[in-house]
This record gives sequence, C-alpha cells and structure tokens, in this order.
Amino acid sequence: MKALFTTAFRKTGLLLMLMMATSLATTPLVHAAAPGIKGSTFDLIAQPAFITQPDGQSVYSWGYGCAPGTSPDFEPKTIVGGVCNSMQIPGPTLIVTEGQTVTVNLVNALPAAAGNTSILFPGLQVAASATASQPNASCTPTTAIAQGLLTTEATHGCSVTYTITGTTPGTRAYYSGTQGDLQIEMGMYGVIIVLPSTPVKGNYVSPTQGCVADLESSNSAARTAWGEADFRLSTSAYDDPHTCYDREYLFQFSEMDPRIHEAAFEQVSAIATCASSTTNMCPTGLDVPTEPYHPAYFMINGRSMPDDMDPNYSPQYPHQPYNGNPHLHPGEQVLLRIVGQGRWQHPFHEHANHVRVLARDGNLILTQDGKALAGPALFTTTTTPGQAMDGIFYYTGRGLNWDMYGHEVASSTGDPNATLPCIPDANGYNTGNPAALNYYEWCQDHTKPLQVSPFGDVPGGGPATLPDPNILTNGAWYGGSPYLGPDATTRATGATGTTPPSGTIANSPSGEAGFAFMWHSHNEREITTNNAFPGGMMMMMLVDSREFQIDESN
Ligand SMILES: [Cu+2]
Repeated sequence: MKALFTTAFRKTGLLLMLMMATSLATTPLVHAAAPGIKGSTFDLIAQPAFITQPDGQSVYSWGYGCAPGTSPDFEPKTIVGGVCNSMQIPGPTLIVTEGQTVTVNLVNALPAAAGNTSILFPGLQVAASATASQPNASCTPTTAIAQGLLTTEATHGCSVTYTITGTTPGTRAYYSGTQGDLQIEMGMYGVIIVLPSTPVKGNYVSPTQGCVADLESSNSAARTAWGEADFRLSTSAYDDPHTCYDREYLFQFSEMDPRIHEAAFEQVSAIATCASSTTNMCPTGLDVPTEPYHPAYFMINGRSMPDDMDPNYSPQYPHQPYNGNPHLHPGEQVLLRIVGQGRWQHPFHEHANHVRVLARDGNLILTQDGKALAGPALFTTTTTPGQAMDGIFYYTGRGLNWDMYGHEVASSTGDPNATLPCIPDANGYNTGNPAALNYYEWCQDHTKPLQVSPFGDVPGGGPATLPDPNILTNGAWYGGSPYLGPDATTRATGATGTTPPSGTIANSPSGEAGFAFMWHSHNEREITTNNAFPGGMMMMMLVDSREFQIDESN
C-alpha cells in the first residue's frame, strides 16, 4: 500500500508546463463562480477516500461529503452537472440565508481507529442541544455522541445533529472540532456562506456613494446585451449598500504533508487487520505525529495547479469538485471569498489590482459612522488558518497608458468599434452605454496608440522592441496582443494593423483574446507540487472583453 505514495510517476517541470498549456487550450470555457449546496437540512458524512495530485500521487485523506441517497440542491442554478460525493475536499460549500436556522446531520464513517469527529461553525449560533440521530447498525445509541473539548462529537458509526443559525451574512470556514491537528490536515474543512436577507442592488461608485442603484441596470444590461447568464449567489455580500457585486469566486487555501496521511493509512490498516484477528492486544486509536510539518502539496479548493483550472465537478476529480479559474470583464465588481484552511498562512497575490477588503469572518468593516467602507486595499490577501475574508477586486485597464481597445480617431478598417466614443463619467470611465464594447473604458487613454513610431520595428531591420513588463510577466499565458478581445486584436493585427500577428495555442486572437494575470501564493515554495514548479497555489485570472461571453456553466 505504501506504493500508492512512493512509486507514482514524478513529472518534470517541463511536463507540468505542457500540462498547464494543454489544460488551458482544451478547456477555454472553464470558469468558477462559487458553487455549493443550499437548503434547510444538510445530510453530511465524514469518510476516507484518495484524492489526486498533478504529480500522479493518490493521497489517503478524510473529508466531509453528502450522505449517500440524499439529493442536494445545487447553487447557483446556472452551473450544471453538480455532484456532491460522499467524500470531498473541501467539504460541500453550504449556502444559507441570514436568519435561517438549518440542520446539519453528520455521520461519522471514518475508520474506527480515527475515533470521534465533529464540525465547528465558528461565528454562527449553534444550538447546544446537538443530539444523536439515526444511529447506524454499528452505533450504540447510548454512546452515540460525546462531549469533546470544543463541540459535540459523533462517535464511530454514529451521527450528530447541529442546529445552526446564520445570524449575520458573510463567508466563514467550518472544520473538524476534534483532534484538529490531524483531522483538518486530513481534509476535514469547508465553507458556509450566509447570504444577506435584504441584499442591495447597484453598481459600486465610491466609498461614500456606495452602490448606486440605477447603475445596476447598467451592469444587468451589459450582461443581457452580450447574452450572459448571472452566476451570482446574491446581488450583494451584506445588507449594506456598499457591498454589491457582479461576479463571485470562493478560494480555500490549504496545504498537506503526505507523510502524515501515509502514517494514518498504515495505522488505520494495521488496526483494522488486528481487530479482525484473534488477538486482544490491538491498539485502540491512532498515534500519528503531526510535527515536524513538511507539506508537499499546496492547494486552492483542494486542487493543485493545473488541476484547479479544470471545470467544477470534473469527473477526473471525484473527491475534489471545486476549481479556481476566475474570469471577469472590465469594470465588474468581483467578490472574492478567501478562506485559510490548513495550518499555514498563505500570501495570496491577485495580480492586476489590489483587493478592497469588505469583511473578515463575516464582520463588515465600516467607518465609525457606518457610512463608508473602511477595510484596507491589500496587495496580498494573506490567508490565516480558520479565517475568512470577503473582498472586492476589479480591473479596468487604467494605468496601461495605451488604448487597449485599439480605438482610432478615424477608422481605416471600416469597423464601427474602431471609432467608438469614450465619454468619461465622474470617475473617468465610459459608463454611459452598457451595451458598448468599451463599457468601462478608462477614457484618459482613449485613442492613445501603443507606440506612435515604433523604435526598431522588426520589418524595419530591428532591434525588436520588447513589450511593457506589465505584459511580459504574463509569459506563455499572454495572448500575444496588447489589445483586449477578438475585435481589437484581429483589427490591430490584420492587413492594416500595426502589431505583429498574435496568438498562442492557449489564446487565439479570434477567440477569447483576454488578458491573463497570475493569481498565486507569493511564497515561492507554495507554487510547486511536490517540489516541481509550476504547481501548487497558482491559477490564472482572465480579463475578457465584453464581446467574449463568460460562461461559468461548466
Ligand atoms: Cu504575484
């Protein structure tokens, strides 16, 4: 059985690069949203399974899943093919509404040697009267539950019921409250999202103005004009009129030391073998050391790069259903729900802009008078174990210093998009016509060429002019064009265009032609998989022009 951990094929960094490119090339319409299950009763089960890593390893793990025979209600409805296996990492994302009281039944189907288990719901009201329910055949009702150090636990083969109320909205972690150093390491964590009971609608304008409702019709109109579905769980993260959003993603960060998992598997197997023998000298519980800690896998939503860029509910990851593959249009307010699981901090860096923090652990951060947001704008949203933060990210191209739509004063191509106007609103953006291709353009750069007289143009004999470092750092992910979207890119690279032909296997100029930015851990060790780069906590965020439909339905 040890072979499961040690003889799997280790791939080289080069091969991982190939896998990475292939992953993007073959699944260009893969997106993320924040999928989960909704309802008033959640029937969960904790049990073991093997999860997969991109280096070929199968790692023995424990996790929460949906009890067999139950049919959960998947959200958002615009994502199809929802699956909730009986063990998954992270556990099912539980979606509830503020003020709602929900019941969580947890069956302990971990190996007998693992002992008791439980779920902690920090920050939520949990009824003290957690009770045993529906004992299984192997469960003795009188000893079905036990009082642990932190919460009521289900003993082996038995179940425990928690009655919880989402008193305030927000994103929060849930995880095992029993022998956390081992059970959380093994994979027993997830997220509960409490949606606001009176969500606001609007488009965020400024810290003082908050979300202005008539602009919501603009963003809806933009979505409708380009035929896009709505993948949000709500229209705002809180009941507060500063927390509206247009798109959302959930990212859970955790790391894993496979030697701990291997030790747990060996002991569980040995104890089971012993228990079925005639001896009465079997050890009764596990004694797995969880220090020293040398994690080899660094995961976002239970997957390492490039697996995290495959679809949600992908059949090749039956126990790792959630991905990490954010897409957005210029100007969209994107809600990031970021949760630290595991036991290390991870410096998550969202390239292309700062993240404006709305809340931590469901606590909205406002000025003293409560009239404006007061959370910091963070370069790196460092995760902390057990802590959740909600933040807003957006991209507009402001600061590029050229017109990313390739507008011209007078069009030589006859393309009406080449001469679209940019009329600045109070903040300098083109927000007057939501159906326009350049909705939310930063008007200060309107019609500004990339280069007026390219120095050392290649057809003129060189030397070549290297692109701006802002673009160069995107490496192979970069579509090869400084222009956003198929219309601007093909126009700029056509017969009368001024830029060289663009396009890589990953990003054809006539297809998506988005801007790619790496979102990753800034701890370099953590963007490896079992010491091979690239891997681990890394994904690509894609900015797509309005003409490219962001379809998150998988
Ligand atoms: Cu970075």
